[in-house]
Formats: sequence, structure tokens, C-alpha cells
Amino acid sequence: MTSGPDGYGFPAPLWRLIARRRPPLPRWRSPLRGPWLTSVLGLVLLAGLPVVIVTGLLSYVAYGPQLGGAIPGDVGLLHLPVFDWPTRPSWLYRLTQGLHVGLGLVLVPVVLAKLWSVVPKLFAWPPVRSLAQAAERLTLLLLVGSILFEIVTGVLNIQYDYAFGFGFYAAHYAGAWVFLGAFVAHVALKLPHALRGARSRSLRRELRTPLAATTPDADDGSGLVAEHPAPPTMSRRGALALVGGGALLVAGLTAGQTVGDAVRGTAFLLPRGRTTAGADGGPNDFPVNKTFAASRITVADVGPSWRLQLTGAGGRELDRAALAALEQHTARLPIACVEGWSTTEAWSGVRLRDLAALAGVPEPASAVVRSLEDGARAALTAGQVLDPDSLLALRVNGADLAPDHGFPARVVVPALPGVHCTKWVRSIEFRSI
Ligand SMILES: Nc1nc2c(c(=O)[nH]1)N[C@H]1C(S)=C(S)[C@@H](COP(=O)(O)O)O[C@H]1N2
Ligand SMILES: [Mo]
Repeated sequence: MTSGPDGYGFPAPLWRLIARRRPPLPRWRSPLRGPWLTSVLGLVLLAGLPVVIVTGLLSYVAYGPQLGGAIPGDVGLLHLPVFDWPTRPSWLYRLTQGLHVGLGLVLVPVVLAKLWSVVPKLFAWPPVRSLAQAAERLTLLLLVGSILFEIVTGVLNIQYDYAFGFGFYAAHYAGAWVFLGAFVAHVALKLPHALRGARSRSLRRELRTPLAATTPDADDGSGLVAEHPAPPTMSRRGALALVGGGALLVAGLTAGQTVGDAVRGTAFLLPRGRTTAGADGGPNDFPVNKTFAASRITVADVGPSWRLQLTGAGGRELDRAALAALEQHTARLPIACVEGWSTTEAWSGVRLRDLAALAGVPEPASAVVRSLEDGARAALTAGQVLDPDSLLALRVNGADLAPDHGFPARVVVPALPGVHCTKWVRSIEFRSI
């Protein structure tokens, strides 16, 4: 836009000067850009993004910040109201984290289309017209910057590509708060416009309007509509189909990582998770996160000399035969990774609550599990130790655990984030306070 109705508060001669000095910025000409398309895409994001935000924050809680289990540990003012993450339903984290990653990926084409639809505003001239408008542009910078940052860090993380050289969790968590603040401000400012924009055309009629009958929106001063629109090369329904098709394609390429089994092969965005331990179709044939080889544990460490150390009121050591002689319990439980993939298997072993009783702490306040792997450690809440399906698993699907899945013993707890289902367990410490 090269003229302002009243110069936006600039003295008139100055305004004319600035307006005439417009540098050779691109002139966007798509006739599809306008309040209707931007509003429709915005309302889709308004429905979907809160789910991504809430499930992301829930993942932070599920990691157990109260037991020092969350990353980043010290979040200063950004701490959430923390509660003990439940163990029921056992697929709770599988659902919340599957939604966080899955829906987050599915919405990427919608976010990109929304950015495409508003890009002329980035090149508005003059760049700043008033204090209020400068403030609004600043929130937009934070909004766009943070959502792109969250998408890029999130996608790199699920591909195990730590190219960014800083801690993923701290960055993604801080970015989430920037996004949340900017998103709330943006919705508060724009919701009335979005509702009006979406009502400016009938969706049903647009879905029946072919390319030949596609006309530009009327210029409403929103800065979205092209001043000199080019002839359309695509109808609005075509644009929606393109975005929807992109979202469906991403959904199709993602769903397999949590639906699992036969369709896991279609999960093209699933990284190393496609590696499986053991024979094809065998009991240990399901995704492996860190392999035994990558854990740097020696074969001797998991050989006949392996002992489980239990500490609590007293100390105890059990070898694998002694563990296998205790009452065994089988439960079908998911391993649900923060990266969005999950797999449900039948695990057998000793109940954690039986081990707590053996250690002389039948009512533990918490427990700390340590692995043979250097630095691998996880804390469990009382509820997670006492759930009747919480196991120190020795076997999976009727066979001994493969080394890649944590032989000699691993923790599996219903609804616990996969990262805390410690493999190659060395010790469990049951704490009474
Ligand atoms: N000792 C140890 N335990 C671990 C891990 C690890 O790297 N080291 N990875 C965790 C993560 S992030 C997940 S998702 C699950 C995956 O279990 P799986 O490899 O048997 O599928 O193991 C968890 N247990
Ligand atoms: Mo994980």
C-alpha cells in the first residue's frame, strides 16, 4: 500500500516522502491472498495448535520435574503446576506425545500456507506507521520466529540430528513459552478479524467454485489483498486441497510410528526406530532406541556376574536366576518415546512393588533406577512404583530380553515416558522420604 488515509500520524509532507521512497519490494499478486484464506487457515491452526502446546507442556510434567526428571531441570519462572503423572490409562503418554509430535508435523503444511498467505505484510511500506503497529509487528516477529524455531528443533530432534549445538529440551521449552505468549496475544488481537474474514465467503460455495470463477477478495485494508491481482492459476478449493493433501500425506507418513506392526514400514519420518533387535517377526522385533553397542556396556557386565542391587531399609543383591524365581507378572504395556513413536509389547518380570518390599520399603516415596550405562538414571514416583503392572522386566513376548532391549533387566511402567524405562538396570534405590 503506497498511500495512507491520513498519513498514519506522520506530518503529511513526510508521509508523502516516505510513501514515494518505497524501495523495490516484491509486489505480491496472487488473487487468492486475502482475508478469507488467511482466516480459514488461521482458524484451523487455532483449533490444532493448542493441542500441540498442551501436550508438549504435559510431556514436561510427565518427565517428573518434582523428582528432577525433567529437562531443563531449572526453568526459573517458567515452571508449571506440577502433579504426579498418572499410570492409568497405560497409553496416556503414548496418546499425548503421539499427538504432540504427530499433530505438530501434520500442521506444518498449514503453518507454511498461513505464512504464505500473509507474506505481503512482511514487506509493507513504510515498515512502521505507529507505535501500536510497531508493537503488533514485534509480536508477529516473535510468533513467526518461535513457531519456525519449534518446528525446526522438533523435527531435527526426532531425526536425532543435533545440528544446532545447544540442548534441544531447554531450547524447545523456552521457544514454546515465547510462542505461547505471542500466540495468545495474536489470537486476542486477530480473532474478531478471523471470524469476520472466514464469514466473508461461504466455505460450501468456495468448495464448488472452479478456477474459472475464482475472483480476488475485495481490498479491505488488511494489507493481504494484492493491489493488482494476477489472473488466478488455482481456485481456493484447489489451494485448500493442496494444503489438506500435504497434511494428509504427512499424517500418512507419520501414523505408522505409533500404530506400529504392519504399517510401521510406512513411517518414513521415523528414524532409527526402524531398527529392530532380533529375528524378523520374533519376540524382540520392535524398535530400538539406543542399541547395546551404543551403550558402551561390556558383554561381561551383562554376563553371569551381573547382580541387581536393591537399596532401601537394607541392601540386597539378586542375580538373574533369583529374580526369575520371584513371582512373575506379565503386562501388555507401551514404550512411548518423546520422539513420538511407540510400540506395545507383552512384558514379563518382577513387580517393582515386590522389589520395594524386598528392599524393606513397601511404601516408598520414590525410587531411583540406575543403569549399567554411564549416567543413565531415572526417578519414579510412589504411584509408578506401586502400580501392579510396573515391572522390572526380564522377558518380552515370552523370550528373554534382547541385549538391545535391556537384557538382563529393564524397567517398564504404564504411561511412563519411554526415556525413563531404563534398560540394562544395575540398581534400584527405594526412598522412604
Ligand atoms: N540405559 C538406557 N535406557 C534407556 C535408554 C537409553 O539410552 N539408555 N533409552 C530410553 C528411551 S529414550 C526409550 S524411548 C526406550 C526405548 O526402549 P527400546 O529401545 O527397548 O525400544 O528406552 C529407554 N531406556
Ligand atoms: Mo525415547
